Amino acid sequence: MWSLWLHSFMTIPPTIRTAILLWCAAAAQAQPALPAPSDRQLAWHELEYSAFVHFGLNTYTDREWGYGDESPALFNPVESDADRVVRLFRDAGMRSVILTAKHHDGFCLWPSPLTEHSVRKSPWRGGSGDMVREFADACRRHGLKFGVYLSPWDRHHSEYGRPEYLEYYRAQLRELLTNYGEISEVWFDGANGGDGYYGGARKTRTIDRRTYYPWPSIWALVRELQPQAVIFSDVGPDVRWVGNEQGYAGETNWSTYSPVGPDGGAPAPGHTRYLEGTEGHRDGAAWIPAECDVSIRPGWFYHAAEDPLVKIPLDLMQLYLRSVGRNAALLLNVPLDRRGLVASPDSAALMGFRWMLAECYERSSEIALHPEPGIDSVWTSAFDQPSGFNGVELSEDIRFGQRVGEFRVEAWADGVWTTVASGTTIGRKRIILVPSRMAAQIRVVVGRSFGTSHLRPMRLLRIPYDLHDLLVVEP
Ligand code: FUL
Repeated sequence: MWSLWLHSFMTIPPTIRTAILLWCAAAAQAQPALPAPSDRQLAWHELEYSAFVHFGLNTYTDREWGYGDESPALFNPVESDADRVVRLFRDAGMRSVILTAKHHDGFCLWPSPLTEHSVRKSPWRGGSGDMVREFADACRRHGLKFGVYLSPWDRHHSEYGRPEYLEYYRAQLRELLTNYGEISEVWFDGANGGDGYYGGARKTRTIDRRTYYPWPSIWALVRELQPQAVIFSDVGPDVRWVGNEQGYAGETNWSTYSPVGPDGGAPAPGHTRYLEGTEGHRDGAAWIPAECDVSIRPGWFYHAAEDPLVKIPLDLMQLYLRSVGRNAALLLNVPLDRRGLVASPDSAALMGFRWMLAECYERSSEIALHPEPGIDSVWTSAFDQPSGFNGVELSEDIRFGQRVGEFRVEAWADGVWTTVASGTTIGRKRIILVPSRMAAQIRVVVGRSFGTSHLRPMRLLRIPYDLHDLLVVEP
């Protein structure tokens, strides 16, 4: 076949042959390689929905940000049972867990030999407990990935703000990334600097967020010790903050991103135009997809007074549609209460949402899409018989990068094509609710794309609830 082709090509006059070759070379150059996910990012994309667990001394002092002088003696989760918590998350459909190994107050949920400010000085398990280990092991047992949050800001440590603290921070990161098996994500928070205990100094200490932490070398340590782990922060490098704590990505949401500082200069965690994280950048230089962290309650830590304010399954469905349904991941915080367990309003909401989502997908069907011969911007599918639906789920094959910047979905019924949905980006997953209708064929018309679009099979959703109101009001 190849030799036949070559033979015919050689029969073409040399000048035309050269012109064809030059044209091919120009065409190849005109489509520069787009940023695409690494293997570790592809694995992270598959997780979609994960649990964030805030737990520590704040749980016992009823605060959100401990000052750093709280006594470890307060920490006593007498009914603590990581296995039970992780089984709940698994049953709720979550695929990984990220635990606050250390929050801003500096209290460590593992017995770090480098500080007294940890579970080692608490009455829990007689001072011999290790919450990080219990969660890491339970996740492994139940098939969930496990990640850690190690707050860069430490309101307890006497050297915070000086080079000595950075040694401590690195050494703690090394402990977490060495002693607990595989870590799937390391979460670097942006809040940093302010007043605190600081070993008794009781002062305000501010740091220069651009220069204090040697981020490239901290990230290199993660790569060295846990090469498969993704690194989260305001600026990536693997996963970016979506720019709000309400749990939504933009309707337009690019996984490509070029973070910049508030002044347009170099960015750093806690020092970015973070609002741009909500949509990403169409021409972004790197693949840094968005993660939506949001709490199931008003606060990140457990407060009994917030029991009546726990989100209900419909709220969680709305969060899901605005995060996973908009090409982002949902990291839902479910704090532990003073027993060390998930409180009942939270577990009821998680399972209620799980049930709703299952109902939506149970009645859905996957349909193959084929590019129309000669027109790679129109993807068509035909069914055996007319089919009813009230939602569509589209998906790009993101191994080729994120390409689609404008699309519409059309349905064929009664002899005409009608547009039923339209939008900008698709990415890994895009869910759009539409008024109920029947169609004998569906097609997706891509209006704007970086090179050829690569669509995966789509899903027709048959949602047994009226969810439209959920999407009317933007937060
Ligand atoms: C923020 C922190 O200040 C909050 O306490 C919480 O941990 C949230 C996830 O990140 O920046």
